[in-house]
Amino acid sequence: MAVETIKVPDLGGASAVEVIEIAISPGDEIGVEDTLLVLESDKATMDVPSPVAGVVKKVLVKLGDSVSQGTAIVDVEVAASATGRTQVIDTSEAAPPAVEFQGAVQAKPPAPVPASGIPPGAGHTPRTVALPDLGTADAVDIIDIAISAGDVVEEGQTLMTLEGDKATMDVPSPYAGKVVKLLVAQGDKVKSGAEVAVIESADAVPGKDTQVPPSAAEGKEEFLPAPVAPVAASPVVAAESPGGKLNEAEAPLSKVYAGPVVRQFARELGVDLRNVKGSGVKGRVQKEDVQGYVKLALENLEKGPGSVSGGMGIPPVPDMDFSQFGDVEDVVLDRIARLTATNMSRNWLNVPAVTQFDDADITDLEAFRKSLKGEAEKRGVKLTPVAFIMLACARLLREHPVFNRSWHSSGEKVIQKHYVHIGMAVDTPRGLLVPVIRDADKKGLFELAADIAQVAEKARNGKLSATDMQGGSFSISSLGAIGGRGFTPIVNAPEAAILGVSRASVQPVWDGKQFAPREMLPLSLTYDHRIINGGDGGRFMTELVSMLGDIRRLLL
Ligand code: CAO
Repeated sequence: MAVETIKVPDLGGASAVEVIEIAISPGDEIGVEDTLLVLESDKATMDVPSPVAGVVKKVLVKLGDSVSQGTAIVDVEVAASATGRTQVIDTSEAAPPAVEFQGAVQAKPPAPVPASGIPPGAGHTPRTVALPDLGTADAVDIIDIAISAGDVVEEGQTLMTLEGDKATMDVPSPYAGKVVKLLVAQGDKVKSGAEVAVIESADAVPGKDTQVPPSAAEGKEEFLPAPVAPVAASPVVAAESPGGKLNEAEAPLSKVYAGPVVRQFARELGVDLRNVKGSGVKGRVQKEDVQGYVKLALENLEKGPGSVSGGMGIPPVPDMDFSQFGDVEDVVLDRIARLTATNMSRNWLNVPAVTQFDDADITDLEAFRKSLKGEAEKRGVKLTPVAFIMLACARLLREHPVFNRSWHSSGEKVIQKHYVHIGMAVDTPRGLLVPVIRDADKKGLFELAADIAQVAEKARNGKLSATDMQGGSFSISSLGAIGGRGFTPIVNAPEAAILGVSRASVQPVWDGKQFAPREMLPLSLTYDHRIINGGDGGRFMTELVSMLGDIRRLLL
């Protein structure tokens, strides 16, 4: 094993060029042509490729450093060498030629030199831009066109990207102006001197022929390509949707197949190119891929983890054309239904919930409730089992304050509430609404019964305000009047727990000597397991069952 020190190659005369990206870390395995660093001068960026394959031992520069030709940048342990000594490699010598493109790097693209001798002047004359000498007689592919007719371009701005066998090259605009016409298309094969675009330059001489001469020798306006370095034509290593982990890809950045302009664009947006799927030839990442990635990431952020589809990296259920199976119609969701869907998804995905079940023997409670019927009527109140259940829960929320907490997004604390407000799920023609009954622990049975009836009526008449539905400590969802033997309610976050109440029915219960007919009420308690542990849940439920089984306990 030999350790070889790789140095900055010939920068085409430029010096003190800034290191703007380090694509490798100690321990990374790299191949020949993998990008080590990205350097940037006034107007251009350049990838520095590795001339050797091996394992990175030490990175000798850091972000923001100024480097020049010969600056040592990285120590690489190279398996192939048997010398055991440290070697120094100048990448300009060792790097494979970039299809003979302008292999040595110029930190700044040379200003367009009108070979015709046309001096800069005022005017807006269209001029034809031709490719420079590509250093090869072979045709190369246009793999990306970064401009369209009508675009206004800056001097040095990338017009298009070319690709030969081993390297890619960005073609910069020789001057600022407006693109009048594109003369080539993506996928075309071009050679040195090919005319690629007509740009109306602000500094052209008015009245001159719009077409520049066909070659430099004949007075053609030529320009050197932007600094280029070989970019390995390796496929994109990781391509994850923006809904997934952002910026956490594990493959080295150097393996991503993208040009310097796209790299810079991604850097400016904080996008890790390892997460972007390239749509270009051989998987090369294009500017549009980065834009699409950011757009999708923003959409997913806006949807949030509670989005009905997507979000949290969960692939959405694909939409499908059901009409292929039979008659169908679209039923457009109203606002409440849409909000409910979002909240349910949000709560389901955010809250690690546990549901536990028990049955309360409410035989005596029901006898007592029926005995109060006359009194309730006098008060103008309908007394149902739900009022008793709320009374018991309000008491238990005082006795088990852990049920009256909310999770904090920091993950470092929970919030203890010292009030007891209980949400009551109400089934309305417009959907499920959960108005909140405030200070439930300070209210008596009839008051709670009256409040439940009042909020249910308000909900059904569409009279609830947003504040009527805020601030709950806990919720109760009763399907007792509807039916069912049990269900698993979804925690109404940021509350920590919810009680599901199913339909009571007479069941045979063993009393120690015989089976006796008892009215049993199925209960299901769902709670946020981050806040409430199983023991807390078990105690809460046991005490609730006990209170409802013997309502005298409510007096204790
Ligand atoms: N078992 C058996 N009977 C029950 C019962 C139970 N658990 N709960 C209520 N009942 C009875 C009542 O006693 C009443 O009978 P009587 O008229 O003979 O006394 C009847 O069912 C109808 O009650 P109600 O619906 O008028 O009143 P309520 O207090 O039981 O419920 C409310 C009020 C607002 C909870 C209810 O109307 C409602 O909207 N429930 C649906 C809630 C919902 O959709 N939850 C699911 C949300 S998803 O998690």
